[in-house]
Amino acid sequence: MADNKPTFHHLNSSQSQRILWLLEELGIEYELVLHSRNPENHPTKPFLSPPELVATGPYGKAPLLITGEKDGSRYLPESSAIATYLIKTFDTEDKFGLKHGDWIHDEVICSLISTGLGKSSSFTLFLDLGIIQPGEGPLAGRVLGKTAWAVLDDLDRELKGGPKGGYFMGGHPGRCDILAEFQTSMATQRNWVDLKADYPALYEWQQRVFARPAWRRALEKGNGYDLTIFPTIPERRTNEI
Ligand SMILES: N[C@@H](CCC(=O)N[C@@H](CS)C(=O)NCC(=O)O)C(=O)O
Repeated sequence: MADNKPTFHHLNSSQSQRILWLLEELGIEYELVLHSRNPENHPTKPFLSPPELVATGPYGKAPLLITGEKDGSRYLPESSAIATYLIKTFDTEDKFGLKHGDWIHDEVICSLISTGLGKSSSFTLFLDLGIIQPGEGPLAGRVLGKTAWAVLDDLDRELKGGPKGGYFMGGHPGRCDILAEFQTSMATQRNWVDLKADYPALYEWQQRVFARPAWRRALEKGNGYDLTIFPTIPERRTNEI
């Protein structure tokens, strides 16, 4: 481990919080570099990466992992790639099930998260921030209301019918559980959906995640996780269907 200790670049109130959680779940040693978003009144790049994070390399976003020397001190962007690397490299007991568990199930859930959930949360965020407005026509409403969140029905059903134990992968979180945290937190923190009323299995799952010691440690080690800091323009998302 000594020669393979990764360095993790974290940005406050961002999706890198889930990777910090993963690092804590793995219980490995790592260097942590905390970055803070530009202030809201920044003249050109409000809320975006500060210069120190931009200066790390071509992506300049978080999460960002620099692998240990043994793995070539590689510059690794992208949440999914980082999660896969960390689990494949450091989960020697296969707690995440990526080697001998039902990795196909993990892959299905990861795909739902990166496609359906990613799309729903991106559209809703853009509406919420006033970047886009609902359009006209019979299909315009597909980015609004419950229609937009059909993927949450899929995730809720997968939790009810999937492996027993409380997580998508069973009794221990898998890679997909780690990745599912961000957009579901965004949806609840920004009050986009009522998880408890409409997606009860997903709500229970979220409570379970937040009660994990590793999640709590990740929150303590980070520099804030408030996804409501980005200003809302709620009147832009009125025509719910
Ligand atoms: N596709 C990347 C997205 C990374 C990303 O956009 N991170 C945001 C935080 S949620 C960021 O660093 N934003 C600052 C910026 O874009 O300058 C991933 O999955 O990790």
